[in-house]
Amino acid sequence: MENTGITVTEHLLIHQKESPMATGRFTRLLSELIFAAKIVSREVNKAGLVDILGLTGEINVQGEEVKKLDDYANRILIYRMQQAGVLCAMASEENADIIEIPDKYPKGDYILVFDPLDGSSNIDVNVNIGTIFSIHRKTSDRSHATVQDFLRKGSEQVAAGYFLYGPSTMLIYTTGNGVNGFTLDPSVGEFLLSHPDIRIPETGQCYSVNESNYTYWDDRVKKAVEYFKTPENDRGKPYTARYIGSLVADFHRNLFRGGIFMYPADNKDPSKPRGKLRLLCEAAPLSFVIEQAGGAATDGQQRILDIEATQLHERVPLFIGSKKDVEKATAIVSGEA
Ligand code: AHM
Ligand code: MG
Repeated sequence: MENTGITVTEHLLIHQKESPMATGRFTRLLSELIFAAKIVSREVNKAGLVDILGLTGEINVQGEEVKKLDDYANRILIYRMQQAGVLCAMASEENADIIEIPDKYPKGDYILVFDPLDGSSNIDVNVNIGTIFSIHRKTSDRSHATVQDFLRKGSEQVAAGYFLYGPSTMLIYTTGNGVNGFTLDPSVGEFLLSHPDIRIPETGQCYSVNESNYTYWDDRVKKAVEYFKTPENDRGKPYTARYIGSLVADFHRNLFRGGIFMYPADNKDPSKPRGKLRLLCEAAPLSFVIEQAGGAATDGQQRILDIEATQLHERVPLFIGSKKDVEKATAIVSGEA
């Protein structure tokens, strides 16, 4: 008999005792999220065929507008998750306001925040993209969730992770008890445990940053990036540069190989003084994952998970990855080193 592997649901059930999150309702939430991600994965795999299938115009043969893949991913996630019966509200990177659960569906007390298709500028060139998610429990006793219910510290997340649509589709997630990785076996349509108890190396070999922003960084950020390029660093040789431009893909590589991803603040665009990445749907969930894997994440001054959001789409500078590399960058950026 071949070894058929452990599915995500089996894994949750097996570890039920260690994880208070493995309740039936949480399992339902995760199963629904997985189902939506499988649909997104299927569409991502077909993305290159869009031209061949004739869906290039803005209007398709039914006279409907042809939706972009990121818009499609957003819609499918909202559509599936609103029916799950376990959420009280959602927020998406693509929607300005929170998304309430229509009255016709049952509600629960979980709050879901997601970036439906991170790295979407890479879709048309067949480069890895992903879906990032963050799960909180509603703490207020209001019957309807408000934006206030979303403005929480990352340390209060009950689960977080991402789906990576790459050569294989993967799910990496944590419920605060380590990080596990699952790979989609397309022949059976199940995510199977492929990377149990992921640990990031204490120091890495690569640094990931969009260096074209160099002119717009302040001197401390420039100094931090220089640190990873000079042979006079603690490693005794320059780190290798790796930058895909899909946060989820850059993060995933560094999670396994070790290293640091940086998206510092810059003065390129006065409307975005705190960098480009979003606290609630990008930085906080990935910071939960990285800390659970033994790494670290800061905004250059403080731990990302300690920051209490003040706005739904708040942006934050991000230094994330191997513990020692993030500590070094943070010490330089904060002026301690
Ligand atoms: P997106 O969520 O709209 O795709 O934007 C976020 C992306 C990240 O995936 C990536 O790290 C970053 O933007 C790249 O930005 P830049 O092109 O400025 O380097
Ligand atoms: Mg994104």
